[in-house]
Amino acid sequence: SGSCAVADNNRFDCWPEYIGATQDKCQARGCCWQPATTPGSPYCFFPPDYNGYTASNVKTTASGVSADLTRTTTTLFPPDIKTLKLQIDFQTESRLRVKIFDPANARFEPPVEVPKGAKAVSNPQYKVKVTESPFNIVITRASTGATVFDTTGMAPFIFADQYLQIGTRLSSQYLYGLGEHRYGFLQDINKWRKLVFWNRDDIPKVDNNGYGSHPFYLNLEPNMGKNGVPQAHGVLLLNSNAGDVAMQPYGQDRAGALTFRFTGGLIDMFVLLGDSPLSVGQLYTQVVGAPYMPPFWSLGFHLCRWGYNSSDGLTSVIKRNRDANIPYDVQWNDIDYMDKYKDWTYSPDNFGNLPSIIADLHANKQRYIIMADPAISSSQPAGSYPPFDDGKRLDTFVKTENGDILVGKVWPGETAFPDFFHPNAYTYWYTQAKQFHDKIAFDGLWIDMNEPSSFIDGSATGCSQTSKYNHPPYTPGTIDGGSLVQKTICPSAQHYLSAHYNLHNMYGWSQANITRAALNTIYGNKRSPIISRSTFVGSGRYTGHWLGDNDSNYKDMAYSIPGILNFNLFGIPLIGADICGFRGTTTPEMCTRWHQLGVFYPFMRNHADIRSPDQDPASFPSPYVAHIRKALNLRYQLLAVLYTGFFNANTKGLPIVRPLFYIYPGTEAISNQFMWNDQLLISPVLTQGASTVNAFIPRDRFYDYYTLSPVNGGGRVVSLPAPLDTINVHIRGGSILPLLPTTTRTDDARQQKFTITAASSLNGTAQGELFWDDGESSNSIPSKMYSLIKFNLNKNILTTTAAMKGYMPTSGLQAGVVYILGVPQAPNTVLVNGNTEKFFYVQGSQILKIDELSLDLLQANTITWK
Ligand code: MIG
Repeated sequence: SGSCAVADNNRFDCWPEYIGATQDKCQARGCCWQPATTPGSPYCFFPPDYNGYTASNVKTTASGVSADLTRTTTTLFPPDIKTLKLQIDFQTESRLRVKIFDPANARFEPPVEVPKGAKAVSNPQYKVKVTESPFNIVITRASTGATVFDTTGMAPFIFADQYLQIGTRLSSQYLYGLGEHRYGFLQDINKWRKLVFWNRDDIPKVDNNGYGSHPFYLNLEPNMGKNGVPQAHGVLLLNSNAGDVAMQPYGQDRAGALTFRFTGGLIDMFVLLGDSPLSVGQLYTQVVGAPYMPPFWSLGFHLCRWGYNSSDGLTSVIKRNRDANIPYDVQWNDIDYMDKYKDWTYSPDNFGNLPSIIADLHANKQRYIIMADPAISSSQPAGSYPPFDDGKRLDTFVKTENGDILVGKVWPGETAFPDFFHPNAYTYWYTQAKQFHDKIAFDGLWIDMNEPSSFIDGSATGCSQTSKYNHPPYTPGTIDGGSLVQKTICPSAQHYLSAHYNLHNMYGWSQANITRAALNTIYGNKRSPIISRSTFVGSGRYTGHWLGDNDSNYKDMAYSIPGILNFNLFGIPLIGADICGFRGTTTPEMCTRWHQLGVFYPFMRNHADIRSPDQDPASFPSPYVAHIRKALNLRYQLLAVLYTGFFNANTKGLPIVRPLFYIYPGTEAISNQFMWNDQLLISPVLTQGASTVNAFIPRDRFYDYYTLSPVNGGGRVVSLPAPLDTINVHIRGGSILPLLPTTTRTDDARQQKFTITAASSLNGTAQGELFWDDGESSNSIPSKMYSLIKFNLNKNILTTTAAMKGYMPTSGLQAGVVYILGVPQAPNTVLVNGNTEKFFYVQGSQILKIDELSLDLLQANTITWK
């Protein structure tokens, strides 16, 4: 029919199922069937007049818009909910919440704590229009008219019991986020990609559903905002059901369109309008919660592998890395420390003296982290294994729909799965962790397999064929061919709060939440890291994450960069990838390059599979050990810069690892380089046999990190020398860095004098700061028991000021050396707090150095030169 004449790019898929489209079945849905010539464009698509909801009773006030929605027809996957309520809350000037729900029957909502709005918003940055027939929502930016969220002409809005669909056009092709999926940081909407949200334990592969779900995206707008970067908005779809998002080019401008589909819950969207992409990330953390502040020691180097196999194996690795003077703070143990893989036990045969190994680590200023999988062995004799007996007594295991404890299979054999949503979950998990901690004094926990992963599909007795949850009318195209049952527990399984069907994507979130609460009690006022494999919206307030089972190859090393950028966008800045690769065999060269890149993973851990040969730094021949040590020295010099970054993440929601386009337009597609804060530009080698690296240097003033000489970026790609012992790092003009001397332990780094490196911008100015506290107290930020030093450079005056003096270590807080970079002429005199000081000036490289200082940073200081 005439209404089926729709250009390929403007078609919205009416056969979203994994497979099975035919002309007959498509037309029976009331949809159009037309071959497409554009690869990816659907043959079966919605006619443009596909009947939908009508809005009535539209009411607009200063605090929002409400309306009633009704429809008469049914859609692809009935029963449709024919009467709905739309509630749009203007929460702040830059944030609104759009909720569409069934007013008659409460439906599942993810138990994530989100902020409520104000009563009225006086000067909203957005305009909202709700049209009645057909019903559409149009949100634009008031100042520019740019599209923020617009359902008009998109995939029809559908709200059936187990199928929700909502679409929007994009403002531009510059789209980011939508995790956890392996890809470049920039999405490619021209590829008609579909990303599935269903947490899954599998090796990360491009576009596969990954370990976590983050239905949040960032989209750049066409108009420039402040600071010479585009305005941007972000949208969170707060829904934990299985779902997917389809991307496609759309319209003349091919700016793109998104279609979200979820198999339950409701539509609950947070729409965020930023001045810049960076501010969208900040607005996002205001919704989902600020990232956890990790202890200082956890920013050191972590060493792990699966398969030390015994105390001797572990002890010899610890010894050889200490002997090789490797900067090295944290030793880990994987499941092989356990007694037959049972949580909260250790092997009496293989790791009998583990307590004394830990005591020795602690005596050497090192920490220890162990794995605690969620699944609990359920096949031990009654009365012999408290982790199971206690859970049974407290009723904290996930049940089948018949009310029996659901039994799956993980490392220890048959297992039960704690229900971390149960009101007794904290008491249960805390008790296990505490009793074990009394024997094995771990300093943090590693929570793995929490997608949750099970080695049998569903349960030991399968999954009910009749439950509406196990085989819903629509399942997104998971890697299991659309199954929601494979390698996890039955969607029909029962948690205290709801069916696993609704909570699956939050299982890792819930384990992190309860583990955080348990560790907070165990350690009292001390902070402790958690690293979780599965994450969801808001996990960053409890835990960090690693990118899972990568391979020892250069391609996977390169994929870690977009992964790390994404998790910074998701508010989980404590993120890293397994350095040198998890599976397979690395090479000394690759492992060297990977440690150099890993210096800039906020969470820096070398970890390997049980089948992989050793890849700890000291396992390599001597030139490589030296190269890796050199990389780790760089990491330890940067500890305070990173720690200050975490302070800003925790208090302002700022990311630490950032893409170049947050500052430099034109770099939207770069994901082989990245920045730390707005201070460092990192250009790693990501290929074998390289002695140079092609790096884009923005049109701005930079300084080589090692020589400190100025580099005037030309806004193009240049080839930089990259000998095997060096990663290219540039200090951005305009930054002031508090650097530490090299040490092998973070505890020692804390005792040293800082080197202040002030790098002039093209205007001769620079700013920086240093956050400093005791490194571990939970209350140091809320109780203001920290110091915050501000640095400012203006032409020939450098000042330091203590903006906060809540932490005054007895050993003082001092700077011993000051570098000013980009001083065009040799000064005659340098005054430090009014006194002449000796100085060094390097003519060609414009470096002014003043050393042998004891500047008390808790007082104001002024350095001038002329
Ligand atoms: O089924 O604990 O991603 O880091 O070494 C494998 C053993 C379970 C998967 C983790 C990996 C860890 C491994 N685990």
